[in-house]
Amino acid sequence: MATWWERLKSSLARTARLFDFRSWFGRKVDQNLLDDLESRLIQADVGVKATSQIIEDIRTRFANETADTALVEFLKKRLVDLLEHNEDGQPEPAVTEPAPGTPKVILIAGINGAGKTTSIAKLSKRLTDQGHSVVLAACDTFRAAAADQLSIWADRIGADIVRGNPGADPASVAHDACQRALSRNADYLIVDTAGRLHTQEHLMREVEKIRNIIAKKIPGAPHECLLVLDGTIGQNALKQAEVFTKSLTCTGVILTKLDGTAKGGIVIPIRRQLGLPVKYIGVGEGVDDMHPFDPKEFINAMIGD
Ligand SMILES: Nc1nc2c(ncn2[C@@H]2O[C@H](COP(=O)(O)OP(=O)(O)O)[C@@H](O)[C@H]2O)c(=O)[nH]1
Ligand SMILES: [Mg+2]
Repeated sequence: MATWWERLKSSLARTARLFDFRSWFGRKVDQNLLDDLESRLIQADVGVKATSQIIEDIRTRFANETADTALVEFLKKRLVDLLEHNEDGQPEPAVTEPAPGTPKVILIAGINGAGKTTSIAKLSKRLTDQGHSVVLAACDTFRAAAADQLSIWADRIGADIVRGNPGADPASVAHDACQRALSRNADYLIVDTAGRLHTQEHLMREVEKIRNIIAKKIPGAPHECLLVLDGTIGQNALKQAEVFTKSLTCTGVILTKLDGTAKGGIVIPIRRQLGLPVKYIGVGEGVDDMHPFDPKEFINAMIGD
């Protein structure tokens, strides 16, 4: 079995190929080199704003020097800095803790196919492995197969699941799931939601409705609202996220499918433009293929050493 570090490295290999700096060493840090670096950062989806900040910092710091490991270390440090802090003046999302004796509620949102249900399975597995009890709420009642998919995962993982009939009101499923989680003294309640409805307005209204029911049943909940974004679609993930964050206060992002992308740099604009920390990253379809996001580790894998 490959270690997590090996998995991460191989997942980010396509992005890392853009930053194979060995051949640069000994070259002068001139406009040519900076242009080259700039286009690579853009290709990796680091985003225009962060890229130009980084390029200007490197221009100032390395004027008339030759490229060597110090430049690579500087670049990595700048990227990590950008990931560890929000834009100046942008508030950190507030994650609240549950009141004693009540479950921690995590609402999962995102468009169809982003990886919500799979990520819920992965997250539940982590939590049950740590000895926590988990209740799942199958609030994607729009697609008949969605609750089945979640039930299969719940069985495998040993989580409890509350589901409604196909087409049931998702808010009523959320209501029942809160009830169940409270009566069972569960440590966590994780709520799956639909990612596609007749219109975007419908979708947003439904997610808000689920959110409001949860807040009514369990004071302070949902404690976390995680937006699931597909890492392979790069900048388009930001556009999707903007739609959700307009009607929903999100506390973080689960970034999926990093195993199939050369756009790993998207973690930067997610943090800088959306103001949301990436909490977990997904690197495969298996239940153990998700890990907490660590900026240093990620950038080391993305830029190489
Ligand atoms: N390669 C890869 N596939 C993933 C990952 N996460 C989810 N998937 C796949 O993406 C597809 C959609 O996932 P699903 O959880 O059903 O998305 P949902 O519609 O948002 O609930 C499924 O085929 C998953 O196996 C990941 O991290 N890596
Ligand atoms: Mg789903």
